[in-house]
Amino acid sequence: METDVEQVDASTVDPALPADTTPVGSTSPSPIGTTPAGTSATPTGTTPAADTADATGTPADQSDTAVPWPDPCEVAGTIRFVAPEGSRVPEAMLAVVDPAVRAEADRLTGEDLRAMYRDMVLVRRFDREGNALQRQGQLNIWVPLLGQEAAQVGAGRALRPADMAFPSYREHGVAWCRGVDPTELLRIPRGTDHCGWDATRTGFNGYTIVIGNQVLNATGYAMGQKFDGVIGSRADGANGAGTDEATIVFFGDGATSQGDVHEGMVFAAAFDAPIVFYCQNNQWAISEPVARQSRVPLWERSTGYGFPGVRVDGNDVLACLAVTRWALDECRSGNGPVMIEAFTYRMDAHTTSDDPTRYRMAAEEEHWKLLDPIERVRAHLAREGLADQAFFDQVGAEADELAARFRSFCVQMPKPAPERMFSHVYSEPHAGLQAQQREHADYLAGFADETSGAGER
Ligand SMILES: Cc1ncc(C[n+]2csc(CCOP(=O)(O)OP(=O)(O)O)c2C)c(N)n1
Ligand SMILES: [Mg+2]
Repeated sequence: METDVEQVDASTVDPALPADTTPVGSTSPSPIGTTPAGTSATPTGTTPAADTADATGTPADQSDTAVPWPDPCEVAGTIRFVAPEGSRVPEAMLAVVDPAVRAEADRLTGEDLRAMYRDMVLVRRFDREGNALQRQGQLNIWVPLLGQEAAQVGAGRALRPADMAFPSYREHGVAWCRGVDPTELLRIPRGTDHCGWDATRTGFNGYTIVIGNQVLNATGYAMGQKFDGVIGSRADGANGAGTDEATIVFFGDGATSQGDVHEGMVFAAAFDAPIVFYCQNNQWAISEPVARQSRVPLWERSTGYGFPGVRVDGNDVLACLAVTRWALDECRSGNGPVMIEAFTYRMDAHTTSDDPTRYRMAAEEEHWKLLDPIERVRAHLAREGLADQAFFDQVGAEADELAARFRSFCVQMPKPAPERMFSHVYSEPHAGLQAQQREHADYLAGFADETSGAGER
């Protein structure tokens, strides 16, 4: 982890920014011991002016060899345990990371790492199938997660069964970790359901397309956990099987510009709600780069609400798991909320309806391929002697089987009866809805000739 931030001339600091944004009233420390006062790119005098930096806090380097886009390995204050080539980050560089976060990482066994590798490979495989199925006309749309497997599997695996997760629409990896079968994710893009899985049983709420809206729902849920007294018993240690609960909400970098997110954070802070705000900064909000969304690194937004924020290398699954476990435990023990910025990259289009070649350079995508989150774990497992070729082959074969099952489920999915879309709107009969249902039935009856074959003459 880098702690050195280039000092800039005070004359380049934007005078509109406050002189000191050290968190006030934070109930727990940042897991990076040296943040937020001075060593990170906060508006404390170390932040470059808006025109010389992006939202990563990384000063723009004007040299010819400089990479013009953010790289988690070059961004100060980012927690990372495994480097892109698969080696463990040297101890000396971890000295400033909170011992509780380090303990979470140290506790992970070879079996844990192999399990996360398997998760990531399988999730990527069905994600790629989803893309292909849309291209073949079997789905209306697919929202790819390519590149965000570590950010999602790390966070997903940090959750306990009683916790509640509120996704946006790209969290297929979290869904997998919550026990949602991948085929259930097909129902929305196939147009047969509004959700597809049991949110209560899985602890994984329905997808939310309205940007940022799930943050309000999640905050309300977390406030409920607090009112119900299911936090703060301290009966369980980290990673234990206790009864304390927490909520996590997933949203993107673009969503941080949305009012709902801010309202959720204000209420969560006011009520000390046990909620982890998990922002996957994948660098783009469709065609809008993150640098246009914020003058400060996104994790620092937490400062304004008075709770801790931390940035993790979102392509390092080990770090994502350790940081999220720490954050959830903070919430469970009454020290919430916490914000996490998982610094990652959307390697594919926004959705299958999008064409990223219109707004970003191929070289940028090539750069991030070198930071591939799955390749990182594979290299780590191999160089540490924690997995052999037989293991990688077996996971590959499992991925093939899952892909085949995913595809055949999709193309054979039965069409629900038309009444179904009216069936769970209200718990009691509703005259207006019944009228709409009758109207819809009459409309469909108008095609009776065609469906009986008469229309084929
Ligand atoms: C309230 C609202 N405004 C606009 C949109 C259109 N929209 C869909 S996705 C998106 C970008 C979201 O970007 P980000 O929050 O970074 O999430 P990502 O898609 O990158 O995961 C927008 C503007 C929407 N769905 N909801
Ligand atoms: Mg985004």
